[in-house]
Amino acid sequence: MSVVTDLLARLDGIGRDPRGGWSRPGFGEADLGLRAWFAEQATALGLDVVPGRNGDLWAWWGAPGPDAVVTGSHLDSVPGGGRLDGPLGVVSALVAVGRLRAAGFRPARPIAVVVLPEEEGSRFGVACLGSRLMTGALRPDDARALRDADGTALADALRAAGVDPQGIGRDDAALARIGRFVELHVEQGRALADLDAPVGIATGILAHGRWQITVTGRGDHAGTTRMPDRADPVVAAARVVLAVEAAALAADGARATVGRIDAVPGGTNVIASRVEVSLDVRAASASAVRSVLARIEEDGALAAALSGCAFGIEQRSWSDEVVFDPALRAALVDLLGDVPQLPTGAGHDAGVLAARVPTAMLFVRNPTGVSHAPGEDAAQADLDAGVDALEAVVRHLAA
Ligand code: HGY
Ligand code: MN
Ligand code: MN
Repeated sequence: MSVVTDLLARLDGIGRDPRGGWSRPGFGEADLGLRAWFAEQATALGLDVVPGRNGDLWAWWGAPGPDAVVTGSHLDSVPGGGRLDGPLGVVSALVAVGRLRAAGFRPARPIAVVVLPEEEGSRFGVACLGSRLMTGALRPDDARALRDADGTALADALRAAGVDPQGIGRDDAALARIGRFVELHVEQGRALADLDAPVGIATGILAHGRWQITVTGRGDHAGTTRMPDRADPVVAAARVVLAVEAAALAADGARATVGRIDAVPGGTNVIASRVEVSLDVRAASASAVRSVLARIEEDGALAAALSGCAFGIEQRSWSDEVVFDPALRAALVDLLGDVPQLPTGAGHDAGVLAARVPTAMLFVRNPTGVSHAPGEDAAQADLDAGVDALEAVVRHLAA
């Protein structure tokens, strides 16, 4: 068993979801357990673990300083997600740095492994929460106003992680220390499998927005309310979901997803008063996402009106399309040789940090191509190829 495989196996018992896969919401019990494990492992490697202002965790080789070579990823997951999305980047970074230290490598600049919090945004609704706060893409007051589905405020979740909620916000000092950031991630797709390549280099990320749609009807009794007299938001929401699908299908290469539908109050014999519908839209450009959204807003409002309901929509997060740093990407291509270069539709902290620091991503082949579900996978030989590539990249950039 390789070191990466062994370390990942040790995490398998943390945050398993009885419905399948793993559920490790940001700053929840499982995520806190993984963060503690990370700090323990990094300390055992002789790294200095230093918490950041936004729930980020930094493990330093050498004094935190400018022009650092930083690698890492996230530990939180989507509900029922796979075991690799996030943790693979963190574990691979620890193994790569551990190998360099064991080999007596003496870096010419600081090296750090970083864990960035609530990347999935599964708990508080904003993707890449930590890196957005760090770069100023999310205002602290807006973050502090966030609550999870149980009503727990982000501030309380941060305190549970030992983070002062009054201290969150843009962290120019942290960003100034990053010379280059390279994130390794399991590929969330089949491009490398189809190309029969174990490792690839990212070229960019689709533009990506998230919204919350609210369809408001009239709560009433399931038995005494005649069909013509209803304003049933669940029926309206069903039409809205179909309108979301149609808008994406009509736009070349766009993707639109409704992942959550919550009927409120939610009773078998109750006509709901409203329905909360999550919306995730991605496309090659910001303008393409915006035009899909415009169509959803128009058709969704019509769909709601057909049932005498109202349609409301609020943006939750936004990311323009990302092009990773061309010079850094070229350096990785020179170093790693003829590895495929590919775009991704999946968002990453590297995509957020790319706005402020030179950033690159490495992908590891996922034979199933499945992600955000238990089927996410990678062969041991490819996990090892990923660490080999990351070790070579960190050695090269820190030399
Ligand atoms: O949602 C995404 O694209 C990423 O996996 N957080
Ligand atoms: Mn991820
Ligand atoms: Mn993910």
